[in-house]
Order: sequence, then C-alpha cells, then structure tokens
Amino acid sequence: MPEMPQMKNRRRWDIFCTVVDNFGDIGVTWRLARQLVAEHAMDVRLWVDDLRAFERLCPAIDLNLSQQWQEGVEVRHWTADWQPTDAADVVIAAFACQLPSAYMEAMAAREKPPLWLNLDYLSAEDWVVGCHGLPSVKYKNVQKFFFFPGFQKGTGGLLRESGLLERRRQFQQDPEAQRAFLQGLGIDRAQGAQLISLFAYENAGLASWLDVLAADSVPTHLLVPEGRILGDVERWLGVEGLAAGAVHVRESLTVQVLPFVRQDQYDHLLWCCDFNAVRGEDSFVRAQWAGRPLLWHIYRQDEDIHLDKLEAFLTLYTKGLSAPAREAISGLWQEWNAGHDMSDHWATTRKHWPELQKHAEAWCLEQALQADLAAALVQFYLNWI
Ligand code: TRH
Repeated sequence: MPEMPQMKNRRRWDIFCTVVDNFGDIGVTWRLARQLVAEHAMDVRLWVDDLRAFERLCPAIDLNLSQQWQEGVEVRHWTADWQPTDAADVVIAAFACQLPSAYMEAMAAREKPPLWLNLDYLSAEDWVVGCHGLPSVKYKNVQKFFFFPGFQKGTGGLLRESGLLERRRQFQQDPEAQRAFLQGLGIDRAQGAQLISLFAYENAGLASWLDVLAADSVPTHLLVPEGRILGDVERWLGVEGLAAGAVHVRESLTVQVLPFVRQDQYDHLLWCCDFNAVRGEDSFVRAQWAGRPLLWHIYRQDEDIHLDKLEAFLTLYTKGLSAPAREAISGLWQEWNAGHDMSDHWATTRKHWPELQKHAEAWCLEQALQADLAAALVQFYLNWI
C-alpha cells in the first residue's frame, strides 16, 4: 500500500489502544485519531491490539495487514512482536494502557522528549477537574500527564467533530432523509410509532420495560443493534437465535434487530430515535449530541464505583429540571443500572416527556460550549511546547 504523503512540519501523534473488552476503547481512539487528521492536520498512527473489534466499527479494516491507512489514519496492528520505530511528538496511552518498553526507550531517546499523555475514562465526578492536566509518572526524561475528558469547565471536554450539531439538526429536520436512512437499514417505521434504540449490557430489568411498551397505547418500534442485550430480548420474546433483520411484534411493540453499523451510521440512528438507550462511554456521548432523552447503562466496575460515576453525572445532567422530572429520569437510570423493574419509572418519565426533550437539547448545547476533546488535546500540546 502506498504511504500517505507526509507534509513538512506536521506533528506526529501515536495513539495506543488495547481493547479491554467491547468497543469503547477502540471507538474512542478511532474517533479521536480521525479528528486529529481531518481537523488538525496531524499525522496519526493508531496502534491497536485487536483488529477484529476494530473491524466491527470500521468494516474496511483488513485483518491481515500490520499497517494500513483508513480515513487518513495510519493503523498499526500492535502485536507482541514489536518492531523498533521512532517515537512521535505526542504519545497518547489510551485508558492507562502499557506502552511497549522499546517504545518507551524510543521516547526517551528523542532529542526533545515527546508529550506523553494518559487519556483517561470519562467521568463527571468533581475530582476530575482538579486532576486534569496534572503530571503523572516519569520515565527517564519523559513526563507523563493525565488528560481527563469531562463535562465541566477545566476538564478535557468531549469528542465532538466540527459541524456535528449542525449536521444533526439538518438531518432531524429532514423527514425524507431520515426515512431513506432507516429504509437503508431495513426499518419501516410504523405510522405514529415512537422509535427507541437499545444498546446495553445484559439487563434483568429489560423484561419489565418491554412489558410496559407492549401494553402502551402508543406504539413503539424498538431497534436493537446486535450485541449483549439480545439474550434478554430473546427470553422476553420467547425465541432463540435472534440476528440482524429479525422483526417481532408483541401488541404495541415492534422489536427489530439491527446489524452493528459504522460509527457515522450509528450517529444517524441515534438522531432518528425519540429515545436512546446507550452504554459505556462513546455511545453515551453520542446520544447526548443527538439532543434527545437518553438512558445510560454504565460500564460496571469493581466495588460498585461505577455507581458514584452514575450519580455524579445525574447531578450535573439534571440541573435545571423541575424536581419531579429530575426524580423521574434519575429513578429510571438508577433502576436500569440496578437491573430492577422499570415499569413505574418509565410511566413517570413519560409524564415529563416534553420537559425532558427540551432539556436534552439544552444540555447538548451547553456541552457544545466547551472546547471539544481533540481541540483541547492540541491546545494542551501547544501550551506544553
Ligand atoms: O462497547 P462499550 O460497552 O465499550 C466500553 C468498553 O467496555 C470499555 O472497556 C469500557 O471501559 C467503556 O465501555 C466504558 O460502549 P461504548 O463506549 O459506547 O462503545 C461502543 C462503540 O461502538 C461506540 O464507538 C459506538 C460504536 N457503535 C457502532 O459503531 N455501531 C453500532 O451499531 C453500535 C451499536 C455501536
């Protein structure tokens, strides 16, 4: 494959990603890498240890190549058999992954040490503001810094591509574009049906939610990308082997299984839906940019520390809501994350729908006032040199 032309004075960035599980690690780093190339004219190498996980988000990935270019990003398969390479100007270890020792030596061997950053997990907790940008460990002459994404001023912000909200709004104001997009995924939205997307981990509370949706007077079309929640959906439907394309109707509820789509298509799906159930980190942020009410299934952590993160986000997110609406949405999220019965909380949440809809857009606009994460990283680098 021909090498991409290198422009003089372009800064070189290396982003290292180990796929711990699921798609968030590669989802975040792939999005960041593309944005650094497209909007900041950086040369980016993305080192990833699991090309199969990457292929789900980016079907163009060739599993057999150790080096390839995708959307301007140089993708390197990071294997145990590390080949010597020069260190870049900026080195990002995503989510505290451990860099190859030979690469650490290459960083230390540079005449001017690189900027070395640990890109952390997203959290709304208050301590993040105090820790963002602080020095971490040092390797020889190379200092590492903490870089925290976040929702508050003083954090690294959220990933948001330039013009994203304008594109989203245009699409949401264009019923024909939405219809064509949905049709491309084999979705024929029933007249008057609310659209809900469901991307979540296994959840014992799902059956109670589906019961209410089925019994509701308002029809619902539930769109479920292939993934971990399908087992719960199968149990509720009383079927086995659900796969993309399957459609099942139970009273007012139509359940449709979707293929896992490219990241930009997933954005469009979120933009089409009236309500989005999302999980982890990246889909959670994308649902916020969709400007629609959402439900977050947070990634479970040892000793339930994820519950502190959930509460911290709810405290921030629900500011400005009336007390009953705040209680409704907080209760719904808490029950979902505990795997409890959703029926009462769903009914209460529905009562505050117009307020929650307005609030979702207001929250999105408020978050968009912050510099986006890629711009904040570039600024951090400029300040550092
Ligand atoms: O997949 P996730 O649960 O990922 C993670 C990881 O588990 C990670 O280890 C953990 O630390 C982190 O959560 C908090 O959820 P997430 O972050 O939403 O990532 C999913 C990615 O998949 C995201 O980039 C959106 C993308 N996606 C698509 O591209 N197409 C699809 O059809 C769907 C459903 C998702």
